[in-house]
Amino acid sequence: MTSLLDRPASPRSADLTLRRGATRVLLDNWAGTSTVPSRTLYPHQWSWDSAFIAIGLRHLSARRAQRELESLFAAQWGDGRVPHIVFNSSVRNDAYFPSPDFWRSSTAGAAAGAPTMCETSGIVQPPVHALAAWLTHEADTEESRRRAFLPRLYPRLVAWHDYLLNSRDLGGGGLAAIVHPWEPGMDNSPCWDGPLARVDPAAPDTFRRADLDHGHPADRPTDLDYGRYVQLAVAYRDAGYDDRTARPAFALEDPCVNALLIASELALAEIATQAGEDAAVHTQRAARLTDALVNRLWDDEAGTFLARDLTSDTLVRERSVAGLVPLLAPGLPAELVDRLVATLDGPHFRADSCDLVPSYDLTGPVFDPTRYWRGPAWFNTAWLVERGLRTHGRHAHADRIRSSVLNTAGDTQFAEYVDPTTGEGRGARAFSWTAALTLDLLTTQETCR
Ligand code: 9WN
Repeated sequence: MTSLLDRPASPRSADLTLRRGATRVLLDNWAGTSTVPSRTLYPHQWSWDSAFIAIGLRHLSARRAQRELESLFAAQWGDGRVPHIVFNSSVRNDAYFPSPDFWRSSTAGAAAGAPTMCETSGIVQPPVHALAAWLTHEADTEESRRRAFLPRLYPRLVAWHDYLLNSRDLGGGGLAAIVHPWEPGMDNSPCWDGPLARVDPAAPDTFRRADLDHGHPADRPTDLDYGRYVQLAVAYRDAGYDDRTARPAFALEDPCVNALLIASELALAEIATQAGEDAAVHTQRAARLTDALVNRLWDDEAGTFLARDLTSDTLVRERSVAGLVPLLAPGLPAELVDRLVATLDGPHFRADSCDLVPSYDLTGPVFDPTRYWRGPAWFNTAWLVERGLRTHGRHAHADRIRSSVLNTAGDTQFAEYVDPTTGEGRGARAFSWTAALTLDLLTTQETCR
């Protein structure tokens, strides 16, 4: 078996240093069966983090990348949902909030099929997993076949997508909806401000934030945001996490979540072929999702995709990086690809000092270069936009983002995110997906992505 470590690495010594640094982060953050996003801020397993981490880990050990995904899917619920956090029972209860005793998955989620062997959250995160599984398979097909990685994972991935396409089609238009701001993975994006304003926050003395033990208050979501996150999660939990009866106060269709579902359905078609299953069902689903995405979320005036608020059935008029991620969909009409690339390159997203894409419109009314998803540039979204640009043959543009990731990651000690106006690192350091996706861009030749 040829490990990807044996592949010839780039001869540049700066690349070797970067590769070593990224590898060190992933080894240090490995917790036995999965990788923590950050040793300090996030000491459990997170869903979309694990997918991004597997995409990098496959270059170190395809087997470990497989285990990363397998451990996550071992906590899948009977109704198909993949929880956004799988808790490590050996970590102190107060190390992260909300903790297992808040979500109470094994009891409150029993009717929805929550596992009894471990505790999880009850909400989900974006479906990057089938894409990650396919890339993991491709990294070492021999090891993948030996362990029957794809045939074992395929039914779980199908159940996951079925959950999103059926139980979460709350708008009835063929797209998956989110019911909590943590679900799209962009917690305090200004896109959620309007819909969240309708939610009465939980009283501040009913919970204690653990994130402020490690993160700076100016970088993190506010206490008011947290009050609303808690309120929404409590209401969902108290409804037994039942999507048929929960009637969420917050329900939106997010372009990034649905673009990832399209990319993952296409990956599932590849996986189905390898696993001896029907691939056509997945390509058809990807085509239907692409049509629905364009029909329901494209906004011609904004030149980008916007989130749809299902309570008011209107588009949220805020531009965020989520609206650019649909570049990942190969079936996007050429005219929309041109418009998205122009938006990416224009005043809303083109920062002078850093080609990583800001999470929110640079000219937006509440742009903040340091506060979490309200402006800072993140490495996972840069990776997604880079991949989307290559999907449509925009290699020169993609190269710019790739170089920016490679130049910024090591300089910021693999920061969680960066200030897009200065390129300075913010948030946690030694952040796993930053290291993993750096490793991926460093290792993979452009032509084979
Ligand atoms: C809540 C782990 C996660 C990421 C999210 C990011 C942040 C959690 C938090 O950290 O969210 O899930 O406590 O802020 O927003 O994208 O998956 O890295």
